[in-house]
This record gives sequence, C-alpha cells and structure tokens, in this order.
Amino acid sequence: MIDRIKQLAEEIKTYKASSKDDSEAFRLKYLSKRGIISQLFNEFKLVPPDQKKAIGKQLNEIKILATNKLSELEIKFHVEDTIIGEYDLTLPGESIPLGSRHPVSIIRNEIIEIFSRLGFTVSEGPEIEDDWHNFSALNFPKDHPARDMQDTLFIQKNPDILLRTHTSPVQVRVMENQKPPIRTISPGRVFRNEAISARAHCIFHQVEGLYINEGVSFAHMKQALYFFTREMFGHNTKIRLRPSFFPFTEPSAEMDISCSICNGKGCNVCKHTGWLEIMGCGMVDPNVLEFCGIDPVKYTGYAFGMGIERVAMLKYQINDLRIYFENDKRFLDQFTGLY
Ligand code: 2NL
Repeated sequence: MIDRIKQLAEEIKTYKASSKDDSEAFRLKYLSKRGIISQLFNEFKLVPPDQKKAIGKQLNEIKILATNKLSELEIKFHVEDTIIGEYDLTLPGESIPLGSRHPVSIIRNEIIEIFSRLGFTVSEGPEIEDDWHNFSALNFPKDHPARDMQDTLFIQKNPDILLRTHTSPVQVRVMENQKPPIRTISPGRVFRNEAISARAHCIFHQVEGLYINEGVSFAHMKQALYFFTREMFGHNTKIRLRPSFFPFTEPSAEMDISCSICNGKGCNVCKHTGWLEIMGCGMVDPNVLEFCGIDPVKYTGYAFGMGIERVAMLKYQINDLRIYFENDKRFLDQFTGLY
C-alpha cells in the first residue's frame, strides 16, 4: 500500500491540466466519493494494526497533497468562468452613491452624545398627546394663549387630543413613572399651528432636558449648559443668561451664546449684538413637580429646551428653516460623511 501511495503522489505532483475540464477530471479521479483516495481510505480499515500508524500518516499526506493541487488548478482555471464575452466579472463594480444623514439628525445625535457624557439618558414619547401631559401638568393656566387653536394643532376637542407643541410631555411621563434622581433628555418632533416662513415652521425638532434630585440648583444648570455649549460650539464660546418666563419653570432664563461668526464683535447674523439666543431654561416650577407626583419640598430640578433646527442653523450658517424639509439633494449632499 505504501508503494501505491508513493506512486500516486508522483502522479498527482506531475498531473498536467490545461482546462477547467481537466481540473474537474482531476477532482473526480482523486478526490470524489468514489475517487482513488477515498478507496484507499476504505482499504485502510483492513490494514493490520501495527502498520496503521505509518500508513495512516501517508494517507493523510496524500489527501492534503491532492486537495492543495486541486485548489491550485481551480484558481488557475477560475478566470475562464469569470470572463463572459467582453466582460471581466472580476473587475470591481461601479460604486453606488450612499445618501447622507440629515443635518437635524446629525445635530440631534451630537446633543445626545454630549449630554450622555453628563449622565443624561434619552426618553421618547408619543407625538399625539392629551391636554394633561402637554399643558396642564406643565402649569399652563386654563386660558393660556399657547392652548389656543391658533398655536396648537388639535386632533379632537373635549376631551382635547393634540399634536404635542414641545417635548415636555415626554418628561412629564418620566416624572410620573420614575423616582428621582431623574436625568434625561427628550429629543423629538413637535408641531405648531404656524404659517411657514424662513423663521417658523409647523413641524420642527426639540431637545429638552431635565435633572431632578435633592439639592439641584441654578448653578448646576448653568455649569451643565456651559459644558454643553463649549462642546457643541467650541471651547472659546461664552454664555449669558437673561431673565425670562415660562409657565413650567421659576425662575426662568434665556441662554445666549457668543456669536461664533464675528466672535462677539457684532455682525449680521447676531444683528450686531454679539450674542445668539440658543435655548430656554429654568428651575422646574414646584407646581409641576407636585402635579407629576414628585415631592417639591424634598426635590428640586432644572430643565431646558432648545430647537434642533436653530442649533443647526447656527452651526452650519443656514438662514432659512424651510430648507430642512425640502430635501433638495444639493443641500443634503453637503452633509455627506457627518453622523
Ligand atoms: C424653549 C424653552 C424650555 C423646559 C423647556 C421643561 C420641562 C419640564 C418641566 C419644566 Cl417637564 N421645564 N422644559 C424648561 C425651560 C425651557 O424650553 O425655548 N425651547 C425651545
């Protein structure tokens, strides 16, 4: 048997193939189920035990030899298969252009990423809301103008069902369902009954943030928002807070950032003030905590809200809101490669 294997090894080494058919013939002859090597393995069962070790080794070697030879032949004649007429199928294909991420998504992801570094989680909720979650739990008086048909898109009156006008209702639901400490942001689509212009749209996106714990102060809020600003707009960006009013926070403030276009010197973008308004914020009104089942004596919290389109406008120097919703390829293509 040893001699037959030796002879076979010689045969395999010197096997001459000049086509794919020859290569297939090689496979059938040596490596198929009924091929020579398979037959030898069958005969191996009858080999006396004292010879099994030596012959087994030879057998394994011949099998490896044949397998290697076959793959060599297959690679050699593979080309025949890959050229059809004048087409070489091995050539790389033409690349299919990928789409790009929408600037609103890019900025949203960036905001989420920055606040996640401060321990904020992401909360989401329904776009269709009831009066309680969108207005009443947020301390809006019954006759507040925001509740007006002119500002809010209603789906149903009495009981009122509406398209959320901010993402605060998401945070109302978080407060109703979780115990402090609560540290979350809620990005999402919001709806207002507005005439569409360069500065207003009936659909836009917001990120709101909420931190509730024992001993949370206005100073904590300032530092968190300052950190966010420097990460988002660059480490030399300054902030300032101006007193403001929201039904759901007390005290309330508007935050401005120093104009990144003119470095605060004054230009068209900042209307020669050196400052750009970026978000509203404040300490969560104790009424709101109470409405949502959180003890306002034990806990305090800060909250803030910003428009994503507005942040993107400042960052990318976009001067018309409508362009976000037109999906003009010339606009979208400028964000290729950003995530
Ligand atoms: C703005 C102002 C703000 C909040 C949103 C908030 C949410 C809860 C409780 C208290 Cl549940 N406050 N959100 C607070 C202050 C300002 O947004 O101008 N947004 C574009």
